[in-house]
Amino acid sequence: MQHDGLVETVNRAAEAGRAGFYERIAAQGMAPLWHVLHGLVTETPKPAARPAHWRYAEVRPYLMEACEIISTEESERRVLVFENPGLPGQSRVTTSLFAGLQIILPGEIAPAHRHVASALRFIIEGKDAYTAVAGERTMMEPGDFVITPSWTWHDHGNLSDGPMVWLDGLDMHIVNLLSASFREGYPGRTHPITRPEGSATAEAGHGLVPIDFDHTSQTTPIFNYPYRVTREALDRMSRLRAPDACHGFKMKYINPLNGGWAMPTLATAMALLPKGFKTEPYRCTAGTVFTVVEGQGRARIGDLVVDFAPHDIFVAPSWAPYTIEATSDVVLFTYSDQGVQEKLDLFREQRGND
Ligand code: 1HN
Repeated sequence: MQHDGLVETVNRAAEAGRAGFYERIAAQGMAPLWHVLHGLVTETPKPAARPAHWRYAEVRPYLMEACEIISTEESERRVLVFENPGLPGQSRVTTSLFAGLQIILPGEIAPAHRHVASALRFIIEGKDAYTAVAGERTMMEPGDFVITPSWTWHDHGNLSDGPMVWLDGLDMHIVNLLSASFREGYPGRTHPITRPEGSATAEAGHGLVPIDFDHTSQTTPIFNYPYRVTREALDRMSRLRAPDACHGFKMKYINPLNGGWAMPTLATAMALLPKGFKTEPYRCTAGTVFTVVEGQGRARIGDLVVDFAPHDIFVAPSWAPYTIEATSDVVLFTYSDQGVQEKLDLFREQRGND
């Protein structure tokens, strides 16, 4: 068993005699592949990311404290970032994904900007706060899945009398891997509203689109998937068929125009695990972020035991086997880079113990 990437056929005793050669090629900006090959091309995924769990009850006081020490104005976005314990200081919750909780207080405005990175918002608590995307506002409620597509102007505001908290999921690490990032601030706090609230849903949210509908982006034209609708879909499905042994009743959020994931870089889904249900072991190459919408249960991810409650966040890194057991009816929102991996023919999964 070797851990240094050196290929097995290399004669280690002879390495000392090659030192001069290695030095001379290093001066030319070159290096021997046989020192790194097996680290570069691993037998199985070897993510630095680890299984992780954040309890909302422990995180929430820090969100409240953040409100006392900095405004949305000053911070641009008041977000506490979930840092995977295996990837400290990198703003990564998995190898490829960002996760953070954003809090916005009554009357605050998170100023308009746009970036190539796409964002998802998954609403945790609060009401009567909006996000405005490309000239249309949507009011957000707990359990709603709201999208900010790549390069669209967006700002947020809270019209209620209480705090609003949501989970931000972003793909900037994928964008940055490819050095494709741009960002721009809007000259003004908010971008003008040009369409009435509900326009996107009216246009594309009912299995119909206007006959002249023109939409070239790979991101869904719907930008708020309300929890009320998602929850009912799960409920109906649970009466129609048996649960998947590894996922329970799990439904993907889709782009109705092409049937694919709602976002090209962030694959999102919602699962219902009825009380007492226990999933079969599962693993896949897409590191996955989970947040608990309803219920309590226990997840086992690799060696980590996660006793979860509503609004907790936990992470299954690439290829870590996991099971989930529902103590009560459980609803889980998930996001991952599965869509990217599928497009690139990289996605693999293993169901059960075989
Ligand atoms: C961002 O633009 C938002 O628009 C939230 O609300 C979180 C995290 C990193 C980079 C940009 C937002 C973000 C972000």
